[in-house]
Order: sequence, then C-alpha cells, then structure tokens
Amino acid sequence: MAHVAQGEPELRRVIDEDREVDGLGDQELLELYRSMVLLRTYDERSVVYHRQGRIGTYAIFWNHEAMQAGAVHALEDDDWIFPSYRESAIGLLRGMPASTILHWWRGHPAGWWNPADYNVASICVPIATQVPHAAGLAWGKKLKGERACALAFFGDGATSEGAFHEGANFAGVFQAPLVLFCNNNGWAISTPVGAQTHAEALVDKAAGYGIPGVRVDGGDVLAVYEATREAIDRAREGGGPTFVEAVSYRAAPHATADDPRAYIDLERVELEKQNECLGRYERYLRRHGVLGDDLDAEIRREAAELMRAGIVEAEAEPDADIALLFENAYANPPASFAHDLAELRRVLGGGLG
Ligand SMILES: Cc1ncc(C[n+]2csc(CCOP(=O)(O)OP(=O)(O)O)c2C)c(N)n1
Ligand SMILES: [Mg+2]
Repeated sequence: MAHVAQGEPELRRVIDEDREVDGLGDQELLELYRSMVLLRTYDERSVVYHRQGRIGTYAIFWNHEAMQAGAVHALEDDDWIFPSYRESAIGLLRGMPASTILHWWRGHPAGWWNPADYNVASICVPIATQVPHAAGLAWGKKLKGERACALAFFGDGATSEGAFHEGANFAGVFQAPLVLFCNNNGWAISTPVGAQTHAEALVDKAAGYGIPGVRVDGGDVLAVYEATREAIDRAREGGGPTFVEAVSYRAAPHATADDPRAYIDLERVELEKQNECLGRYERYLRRHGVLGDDLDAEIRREAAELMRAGIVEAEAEPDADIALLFENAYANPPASFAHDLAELRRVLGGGLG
C-alpha cells in the first residue's frame, strides 16, 4: 500500500520540522492562512452549489490549497499566473470576485475576464497548453527588460503532454523567468502517476532541460512558499526557470462527475484527509501563538460572507443571449446562422436569452 507524503524523506518540509521561514512575520503567516481559508470555503461551497444544479461539472481542489496559496504568495502582483482548471479560483487571491469564477463554471460570459486586469491568464482545460503560453509571456517580459515573472500550474498528468515539454524546453533555452509548478496529486483522473512516467520522480525531468528542480511536500504551505520564493528570486535575478514538484495525494474526486471508488486507494485517502493541508497549517499557527479561536472564527466568517455575496451576485446575473453561441464561431458566419438562431429562439420559446 502507498504511504502518506510525510513518509517520503526527500521532500522539503517546514511544518513537520516546525521550522520558521525567513521573511514571514505574523502578518504574512496570517495572510497565507486567510488565502487558504478563502480557497477552502470557495471549494466546499462550490461542491454544494453543483449538487444544487446551479453550476455544471466542477474540478474540486480540496487539499490543494497549500500548493495554490503557497505558490501565489511567493509572487508579486506584477507576476503572471497561468492556472489549469484545478486552480480555477486562484483569481480570488488577486481580488477577482467569486461571482466571476462561479460564472465561469456556469459557462456564462460574465465568467470571462481580461487577464491583464489581474495578471491571471484564462483557466486552461486542455492539459499543459498553458505551459508554452507562460513560457512565452515570461520570455516577453525578459525581452522588454521588465522584472515580472510567470508561474504555470499544471498536474502530474500534464508532464506527459507535448506542450509541457515544448514549454519547459523553450523556457530553459531562452532562460525565461518562469516557475513550472507541478501539482503532483498522484492521479490524472484514474491514471496513477506510476503509470504516467518511468522516472523516479517528476522533478527529475528538470535535468533534461538544464534547469533546477525542487521537490516539496505539497500539503505544507510554508514549504511550498519557501521553494517557490527561491524559484522566483532566481528567475528575477536572471537565473531562468525552475521546476517545482509539489507532492500530495488527491483526497477528493477528480471532479464532480467522477466516482474514484473504482480505482483509488481509499485507505490512503482517509489518511490524507486526517492530515489535510489547512488543518496542518492551522495547528502550526496555533502552536506558534499566531492564531487563536477569535481570529480564526473571524477569518472563516469573512470567507463565508465573501462566498455568500458571490453566490447572490452570480444568481442575479441574467442568462446570456443565445446569439453568443453563433457570434464568436466564425469571422464570416455562414448565411444559415440567422435561420438557425431564429429556429433556436422559436424552440426555446423565449425561455433563454
Ligand atoms: C489535451 C487534453 N487531453 C485530455 C484531456 C482530458 N483530461 C481532463 S483532466 C485530465 C487529467 C489531468 O491530470 P493532471 O495533469 O495530473 O491534473 P489534475 O487533474 O490531477 O490536477 C485529462 C486527461 C484534456 N482536458 N486535455
Ligand atoms: Mg494529477
């Protein structure tokens, strides 16, 4: 049987070693906690929202919050984030309204944002295609002499895709200021990471591109933060890209449409749940006297309120006009579209749009 992440000694850790991280005072530690609580609240509410039939399929990121918050807090606001569907709510950490992300999951155009408003690229569903986008943007920043860097999130499964290799190689050759952040949660839907690669660890791939790699405990927000910050510092100083492999184990289904009982190691899932990343960090903060009951309650209340307001706002948005289905399909739409749209409106009887 597989063992939990803490049993893998080569991973970088902070929380389990009860270390402190340079440059993180009480305020910064609490900001990290706020971000994790916000992400956790968004995720749990979204699953309920899905069960009520108010959003479509949703990619759950429960227990991925340490990777997401730890990585983003190591960035500056000018740095760009390239998320996959697993990091769909990452914009929350850059001030994006929760309703925008809820709209995205409803397939509503109000869920499309201008990436330049938040330095957060569009959520990428095709696996790994965001990696060359991020490499290109990072290279562009370097050519322009700007100090901003980019960070691309992708999964273990993405390392088998051509786009990952092209992006990583490009970034290595051109020394683009990029962090290749691999969320290794052990699964690509039902394919385990052991069937994905013959390499001992995904981080070993970095050597092939001539770039440094670091392997961290993905359930340890402080280890993720520390490793990503080192990678970003290196990128900003002209040292090129770094591959960060954050190791965890997916404790929730791949998405709301998935039933993992058919393939997953249920015993391990239970162990992971007991050691989930938010609780681990909360215990660390309490041990170090940074967090108490009142503050914790206030942080959780704020996150719940933000989410409640986001849902109200999303619900108030009228349905999109169905003409949108046609409008953006062709530069020169075929003549039949006008008839097709009229027919669709007639069939729907004015029920939509
Ligand atoms: C190019 C492409 N191929 C296949 C899929 C179908 N697909 C959706 S999620 C997924 C698994 C990806 O696993 P991983 O990269 O480990 O990310 P995780 O879902 O674990 O975060 C696949 C194959 C897709 N979205 N895009
Ligand atoms: Mg995965």
